[in-house]
Amino acid sequence: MAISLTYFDFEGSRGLECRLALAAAGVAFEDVRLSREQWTALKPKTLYGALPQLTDGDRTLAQSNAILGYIGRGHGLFPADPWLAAQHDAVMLSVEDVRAKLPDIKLLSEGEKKAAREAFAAGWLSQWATSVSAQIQGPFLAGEKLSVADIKLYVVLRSYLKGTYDFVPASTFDRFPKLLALYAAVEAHPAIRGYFAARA
Ligand SMILES: N[C@@H](CCC(=O)N[C@@H](CS)C(=O)NCC(=O)O)C(=O)O
Repeated sequence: MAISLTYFDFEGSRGLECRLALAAAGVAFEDVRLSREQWTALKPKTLYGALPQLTDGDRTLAQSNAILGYIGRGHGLFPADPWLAAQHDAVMLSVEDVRAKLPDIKLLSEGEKKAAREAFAAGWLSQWATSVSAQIQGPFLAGEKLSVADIKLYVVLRSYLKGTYDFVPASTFDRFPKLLALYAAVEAHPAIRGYFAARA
């Protein structure tokens, strides 16, 4: 198979968003899922020491947003208009900010963990949700057409709505109906449903 996507063997984060983008693009791909041991061996040979990586023929691309842009631009899942495209890039970069800003609570006491995550949910994360909501035309970011930025938003929201992060309740997003509607629209998209049905 000409295209392969390499990531860890779990259904989330940057790997999931690239797999879903390939599914939405209708691109058949080899879904390479590494064990920890395989990753340790491969890491020094990767472009940036991290995954996902996409291989298309003899070329390899890293960085989730670059991979999403490549898939999106090639398959009608990214705006053609340069301004709109830049706005979609900005939204995808903001999802990376969400990942970077989540307080790392490993070394904190129980009380400190709760306080740090609750302050994040009520503060930075809610401000981010307000800002992104204001840009959603509905149901998707740019209106009726799914884009790779919608898929990236879906994947990050999915982790919060599933309660992945301690002390950040799913109800944080109750005040953001446009974000929740975008989430539901991506989940209901036939290609996305097809991907999860095939994995079940
Ligand atoms: N900026 C990169 C970040 C990639 C990244 O941090 N990937 C994580 C998994 S989501 C990873 O490879 N972690 C394992 C490691 O760094 O050894 C991107 O957007 O693809």
